[in-house]
Amino acid sequence: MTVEATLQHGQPEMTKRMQLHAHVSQLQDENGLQYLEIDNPLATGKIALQGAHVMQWQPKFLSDPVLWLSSNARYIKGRSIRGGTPICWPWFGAHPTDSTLCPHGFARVIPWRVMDIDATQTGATRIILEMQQTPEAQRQLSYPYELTLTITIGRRLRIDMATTNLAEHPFVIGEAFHTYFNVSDISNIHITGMQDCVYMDKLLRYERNVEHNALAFDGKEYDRVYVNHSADCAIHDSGYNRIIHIAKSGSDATVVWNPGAEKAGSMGDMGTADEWRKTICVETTNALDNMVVINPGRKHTLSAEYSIETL
Ligand code: TA6
Repeated sequence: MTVEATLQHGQPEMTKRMQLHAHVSQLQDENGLQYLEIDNPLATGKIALQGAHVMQWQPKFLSDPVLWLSSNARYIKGRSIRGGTPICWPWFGAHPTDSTLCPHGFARVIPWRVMDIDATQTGATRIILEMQQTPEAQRQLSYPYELTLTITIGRRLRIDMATTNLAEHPFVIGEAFHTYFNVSDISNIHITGMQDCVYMDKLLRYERNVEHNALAFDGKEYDRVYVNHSADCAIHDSGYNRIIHIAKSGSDATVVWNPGAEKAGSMGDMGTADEWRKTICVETTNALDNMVVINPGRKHTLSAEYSIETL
Protein backbone atom coordinates (compact mmCIF):
# COMPACT_ATOMS: atom_id res chain seq x y z
CA MET A 1 0.00 0.00 0.00
CA THR A 2 1.18 3.57 -0.56
CA VAL A 3 1.81 5.50 2.60
CA GLU A 4 -0.81 8.22 3.16
CA ALA A 5 -0.49 9.84 6.51
CA THR A 6 -3.82 10.56 8.16
CA LEU A 7 -3.19 13.30 10.69
CA GLN A 8 -5.19 12.84 13.89
CA HIS A 9 -6.63 16.29 14.49
CA GLY A 10 -7.04 18.11 17.75
CA GLN A 11 -3.55 17.28 19.02
CA PRO A 12 -0.90 19.91 19.88
CA GLU A 13 1.76 20.32 17.21
CA MET A 14 4.47 18.64 19.30
CA THR A 15 2.69 15.34 19.83
CA LYS A 16 1.43 14.97 16.28
CA ARG A 17 0.62 11.32 15.70
CA MET A 18 0.08 10.30 12.08
CA GLN A 19 -1.57 6.95 11.48
CA LEU A 20 0.28 5.47 8.50
CA HIS A 21 -1.21 1.99 8.65
CA ALA A 22 -3.53 -0.03 10.89
CA HIS A 23 -0.53 -1.01 13.04
CA VAL A 24 1.92 1.85 12.36
CA SER A 25 1.93 5.47 13.59
CA GLN A 26 4.51 8.20 12.99
CA LEU A 27 5.34 10.52 15.90
CA GLN A 28 7.83 13.20 16.82
CA ASP A 29 9.40 13.53 20.28
CA GLU A 30 10.38 16.67 22.14
CA ASN A 31 13.87 16.54 20.56
CA GLY A 32 12.37 16.54 17.08
CA LEU A 33 13.18 12.85 16.60
CA GLN A 34 10.69 11.36 14.16
CA TYR A 35 9.90 7.68 14.74
CA LEU A 36 7.43 4.94 13.94
CA GLU A 37 5.51 3.01 16.54
CA ILE A 38 4.41 -0.49 15.52
CA ASP A 39 1.79 -2.42 17.47
CA ASN A 40 0.44 -5.57 15.81
CA PRO A 41 -0.98 -8.78 17.34
CA LEU A 42 2.51 -10.36 17.41
CA ALA A 43 4.85 -7.61 18.63
CA THR A 44 5.52 -3.95 19.32
CA GLY A 45 8.40 -1.93 17.95
CA LYS A 46 9.88 1.52 17.55
CA ILE A 47 11.93 2.72 14.56
CA ALA A 48 13.68 6.10 14.35
CA LEU A 49 13.45 7.56 10.83
CA GLN A 50 17.01 8.83 11.31
CA GLY A 51 19.04 5.79 10.33
CA ALA A 52 15.94 3.58 9.87
CA HIS A 53 17.04 2.52 13.34
CA VAL A 54 15.04 -0.19 15.10
CA MET A 55 15.24 1.04 18.68
CA GLN A 56 12.83 -1.44 20.25
CA TRP A 57 11.29 -4.80 19.36
CA GLN A 58 9.17 -6.82 21.81
CA PRO A 59 7.38 -9.99 20.73
CA LYS A 60 4.16 -10.20 22.76
CA PHE A 61 4.94 -13.74 23.99
CA LEU A 62 8.07 -12.49 25.79
CA SER A 63 8.42 -10.56 29.05
CA ASP A 64 11.98 -9.29 28.47
CA PRO A 65 12.91 -7.06 25.50
CA VAL A 66 15.15 -8.65 22.88
CA LEU A 67 17.02 -5.47 21.95
CA TRP A 68 18.93 -3.36 24.48
CA LEU A 69 18.51 0.43 24.39
CA SER A 70 20.67 2.55 26.66
CA SER A 71 18.76 4.34 29.42
CA ASN A 72 20.74 7.48 28.53
CA ALA A 73 20.83 7.11 24.75
CA ARG A 74 21.17 10.48 23.04
CA TYR A 75 18.49 11.51 20.54
CA ILE A 76 20.51 14.15 18.68
CA LYS A 77 20.13 14.93 14.97
CA GLY A 78 23.14 13.52 13.17
CA ARG A 79 24.27 11.36 16.10
CA SER A 80 23.75 7.58 16.36
CA ILE A 81 21.38 6.24 19.02
CA ARG A 82 23.04 3.82 21.49
CA GLY A 83 21.26 0.52 21.27
CA GLY A 84 18.78 -1.29 19.02
CA THR A 85 20.06 -2.02 15.51
CA PRO A 86 22.27 0.81 14.16
CA ILE A 87 22.99 0.46 10.44
CA CYS A 88 26.68 0.60 9.48
CA TRP A 89 27.06 1.58 5.79
CA PRO A 90 28.97 2.13 3.44
CA TRP A 91 31.96 1.40 5.64
CA PHE A 92 32.44 -0.50 8.93
CA GLY A 93 34.62 0.99 11.69
CA ALA A 94 36.83 3.96 10.80
CA HIS A 95 36.73 5.28 7.21
CA PRO A 96 39.68 3.70 5.40
CA THR A 97 41.26 7.00 4.33
CA ASP A 98 39.44 9.95 5.93
CA SER A 99 39.39 10.01 9.76
CA THR A 100 37.11 13.09 9.74
CA LEU A 101 34.20 10.93 8.50
CA CYS A 102 32.01 9.27 11.14
CA PRO A 103 32.86 5.71 12.13
CA HIS A 104 30.58 3.00 10.76
CA GLY A 105 29.48 5.20 7.85
CA PHE A 106 26.70 7.78 7.61
CA ALA A 107 23.55 5.70 6.91
CA ARG A 108 22.71 5.54 10.62
CA VAL A 109 22.58 9.36 10.99
CA ILE A 110 20.81 10.28 7.74
CA PRO A 111 16.99 10.60 7.45
CA TRP A 112 15.18 7.71 5.75
CA ARG A 113 11.69 7.90 4.26
CA VAL A 114 8.90 5.32 4.49
CA MET A 115 8.15 3.93 1.04
CA ASP A 116 5.65 1.16 1.79
CA ILE A 117 3.94 -0.65 4.65
CA ASP A 118 2.00 -3.90 4.53
CA ALA A 119 1.06 -6.92 6.61
CA THR A 120 2.57 -10.38 6.01
CA GLN A 121 0.66 -13.67 5.91
CA THR A 122 1.71 -14.33 9.54
CA GLY A 123 0.37 -10.96 10.75
CA ALA A 124 3.78 -9.28 11.00
CA THR A 125 4.24 -5.71 9.78
CA ARG A 126 6.65 -5.08 6.89
CA ILE A 127 8.01 -1.57 6.40
CA ILE A 128 10.20 -0.52 3.47
CA LEU A 129 12.38 2.57 3.91
CA GLU A 130 14.82 4.32 1.58
CA MET A 131 17.78 6.45 2.68
CA GLN A 132 17.42 10.07 1.59
CA GLN A 133 20.29 11.34 -0.55
CA THR A 134 20.79 14.49 1.54
CA PRO A 135 23.67 16.95 0.92
CA GLU A 136 25.42 15.40 3.96
CA ALA A 137 25.08 11.93 2.47
CA GLN A 138 26.39 13.17 -0.89
CA ARG A 139 29.27 15.01 0.84
CA GLN A 140 30.42 11.71 2.35
CA LEU A 141 29.80 9.64 -0.76
CA SER A 142 29.23 11.25 -4.16
CA TYR A 143 28.24 8.10 -5.99
CA PRO A 144 25.01 6.89 -7.68
CA TYR A 145 23.39 4.16 -5.58
CA GLU A 146 20.09 3.22 -3.97
CA LEU A 147 19.87 2.01 -0.37
CA THR A 148 16.67 0.46 1.00
CA LEU A 149 15.81 -1.31 4.23
CA THR A 150 12.96 -3.76 4.71
CA ILE A 151 12.03 -4.32 8.37
CA THR A 152 9.58 -7.10 9.24
CA ILE A 153 8.33 -6.95 12.82
CA GLY A 154 6.45 -9.92 14.32
CA ARG A 155 7.38 -12.95 16.46
CA ARG A 156 10.68 -12.58 14.63
CA LEU A 157 12.54 -9.47 13.56
CA ARG A 158 13.92 -9.54 10.03
CA ILE A 159 16.05 -6.78 8.48
CA ASP A 160 17.06 -6.74 4.80
CA MET A 161 19.37 -3.98 3.53
CA ALA A 162 19.64 -3.72 -0.25
CA THR A 163 22.40 -1.73 -1.96
CA THR A 164 22.00 -1.15 -5.70
CA ASN A 165 24.98 0.09 -7.74
CA LEU A 166 23.66 2.68 -10.23
CA ALA A 167 27.13 3.58 -11.58
CA GLU A 168 29.20 2.23 -14.46
CA HIS A 169 31.95 0.75 -12.28
CA PRO A 170 32.15 -1.65 -9.27
CA PHE A 171 31.15 -0.32 -5.84
CA VAL A 172 33.01 -1.65 -2.74
CA ILE A 173 31.25 -1.39 0.63
CA GLY A 174 31.54 -2.46 4.25
CA GLU A 175 28.29 -2.81 6.22
CA ALA A 176 26.68 -4.26 9.35
CA PHE A 177 23.64 -4.43 11.53
CA HIS A 178 25.34 -3.31 14.75
CA THR A 179 22.71 -4.95 16.96
CA TYR A 180 22.68 -4.58 20.75
CA PHE A 181 20.95 -7.63 22.27
CA ASN A 182 19.40 -7.50 25.74
CA VAL A 183 20.84 -10.19 28.07
CA SER A 184 20.34 -10.95 31.79
CA ASP A 185 24.06 -10.41 32.47
CA ILE A 186 27.20 -10.77 30.35
CA SER A 187 28.39 -13.50 32.74
CA ASN A 188 25.24 -15.59 32.10
CA ILE A 189 25.64 -15.97 28.35
CA HIS A 190 27.64 -17.94 25.84
CA ILE A 191 27.52 -17.69 22.05
CA THR A 192 27.65 -20.69 19.70
CA GLY A 193 28.21 -20.77 15.97
CA MET A 194 31.82 -19.57 15.72
CA GLN A 195 33.61 -22.82 16.49
CA ASP A 196 36.80 -23.23 14.39
CA CYS A 197 36.36 -19.76 12.93
CA VAL A 198 39.28 -17.32 12.47
CA TYR A 199 38.81 -14.02 14.29
CA MET A 200 40.68 -10.72 14.23
CA ASP A 201 41.04 -9.23 17.71
CA LYS A 202 40.62 -5.44 17.56
CA LEU A 203 42.14 -5.17 21.06
CA LEU A 204 45.32 -6.90 19.88
CA ARG A 205 45.91 -4.84 16.73
CA TYR A 206 43.68 -7.21 14.73
CA GLU A 207 45.85 -10.22 15.58
CA ARG A 208 44.36 -13.39 14.09
CA ASN A 209 43.44 -16.47 16.14
CA VAL A 210 41.10 -19.43 15.84
CA GLU A 211 38.02 -19.84 18.05
CA HIS A 212 37.72 -23.39 19.36
CA ASN A 213 34.86 -23.02 21.86
CA ALA A 214 31.61 -21.27 22.50
CA LEU A 215 32.23 -17.60 23.35
CA ALA A 216 32.09 -16.65 27.04
CA PHE A 217 32.65 -13.24 28.64
CA ASP A 218 34.56 -12.19 31.77
CA GLY A 219 33.47 -8.54 31.82
CA LYS A 220 36.57 -7.18 30.08
CA GLU A 221 36.17 -5.39 26.75
CA TYR A 222 35.60 -7.90 23.94
CA ASP A 223 35.92 -6.78 20.31
CA ARG A 224 36.43 -9.47 17.66
CA VAL A 225 35.67 -9.79 13.97
CA TYR A 226 34.96 -13.40 12.95
CA VAL A 227 35.98 -13.42 9.30
CA ASN A 228 34.71 -15.75 6.59
CA HIS A 229 31.86 -16.54 8.95
CA SER A 230 28.59 -17.00 7.07
CA ALA A 231 26.95 -19.33 9.60
CA ASP A 232 24.08 -18.60 11.94
CA CYS A 233 24.86 -18.14 15.62
CA ALA A 234 22.99 -18.04 18.92
CA ILE A 235 23.13 -16.28 22.30
CA HIS A 236 22.37 -18.74 25.14
CA ASP A 237 21.17 -16.87 28.23
CA SER A 238 20.84 -18.91 31.44
CA GLY A 239 19.51 -15.88 33.28
CA TYR A 240 16.57 -15.19 30.99
CA ASN A 241 16.21 -18.91 30.16
CA ARG A 242 16.18 -18.27 26.42
CA ILE A 243 18.22 -18.55 23.28
CA ILE A 244 18.35 -15.68 20.76
CA HIS A 245 18.89 -17.24 17.33
CA ILE A 246 20.63 -15.03 14.75
CA ALA A 247 20.17 -16.24 11.18
CA LYS A 248 21.77 -14.33 8.30
CA SER A 249 22.47 -14.23 4.58
CA GLY A 250 24.61 -12.00 2.40
CA SER A 251 27.11 -11.69 5.26
CA ASP A 252 30.57 -13.27 5.55
CA ALA A 253 31.66 -11.81 8.88
CA THR A 254 30.29 -11.47 12.41
CA VAL A 255 31.46 -8.94 14.99
CA VAL A 256 31.05 -9.57 18.72
CA TRP A 257 31.52 -6.60 21.04
CA ASN A 258 31.00 -5.57 24.62
CA PRO A 259 32.79 -2.44 25.91
CA GLY A 260 33.57 -3.67 29.44
CA ALA A 261 33.33 -1.40 32.48
CA GLU A 262 36.15 1.03 31.68
CA LYS A 263 35.22 1.84 28.06
CA ALA A 264 31.50 1.92 28.93
CA GLY A 265 32.23 4.46 31.63
CA SER A 266 34.05 6.71 29.14
CA MET A 267 31.36 6.57 26.45
CA GLY A 268 28.72 8.62 28.25
CA ASP A 269 25.69 6.92 26.67
CA MET A 270 26.10 3.29 27.72
CA GLY A 271 23.56 3.75 30.51
CA THR A 272 24.04 3.95 34.26
CA ALA A 273 26.33 1.91 36.57
CA ASP A 274 26.53 -1.68 35.30
CA GLU A 275 24.00 -1.33 32.48
CA TRP A 276 26.78 -2.31 30.02
CA ARG A 277 26.60 -5.81 31.53
CA LYS A 278 23.12 -6.29 30.09
CA THR A 279 24.04 -6.20 26.44
CA ILE A 280 26.16 -7.94 23.83
CA CYS A 281 26.57 -6.79 20.24
CA VAL A 282 26.43 -9.59 17.68
CA GLU A 283 26.78 -7.83 14.35
CA THR A 284 25.86 -9.29 10.96
CA THR A 285 28.70 -7.79 8.97
CA ASN A 286 30.75 -7.49 5.79
CA ALA A 287 34.11 -5.86 6.61
CA LEU A 288 37.94 -6.34 6.60
CA ASP A 289 38.62 -9.55 4.68
CA ASN A 290 34.96 -9.63 3.67
CA MET A 291 34.17 -6.35 1.93
CA VAL A 292 31.43 -6.54 -0.72
CA VAL A 293 32.02 -5.69 -4.40
CA ILE A 294 28.80 -4.76 -6.21
CA ASN A 295 29.11 -4.68 -10.00
CA PRO A 296 27.35 -2.02 -12.11
CA GLY A 297 23.58 -2.38 -12.13
CA ARG A 298 23.66 -5.16 -9.54
CA LYS A 299 22.03 -5.35 -6.11
CA HIS A 300 23.50 -6.85 -2.90
CA THR A 301 21.28 -7.65 0.11
CA LEU A 302 22.44 -8.09 3.70
CA SER A 303 19.85 -9.95 5.80
CA ALA A 304 19.44 -10.94 9.43
CA GLU A 305 16.56 -12.59 11.25
CA TYR A 306 16.26 -12.76 15.03
CA SER A 307 14.06 -15.36 16.77
CA ILE A 308 13.66 -16.40 20.39
CA GLU A 309 13.56 -19.92 21.85
CA THR A 310 12.36 -19.95 25.46
CA LEU A 311 13.77 -22.76 27.66
O1 TA6 B 1 31.46 -3.10 16.39
C1 TA6 B 1 32.36 -2.88 17.45
C2 TA6 B 1 32.85 -1.44 17.40
O2 TA6 B 1 33.55 -1.19 16.19
C3 TA6 B 1 33.71 -1.17 18.63
O3 TA6 B 1 35.06 -1.12 18.30
C4 TA6 B 1 33.15 0.16 19.17
O4 TA6 B 1 33.78 1.25 18.53
C5 TA6 B 1 31.66 0.00 18.78
O5 TA6 B 1 31.73 -0.53 17.45
C6 TA6 B 1 30.80 1.24 18.94
O6 TA6 B 1 30.94 2.10 17.87
P1 TA6 B 1 30.05 3.47 17.85
O7 TA6 B 1 30.57 4.25 16.71
O8 TA6 B 1 28.60 3.06 17.67
O9 TA6 B 1 30.26 4.09 19.21
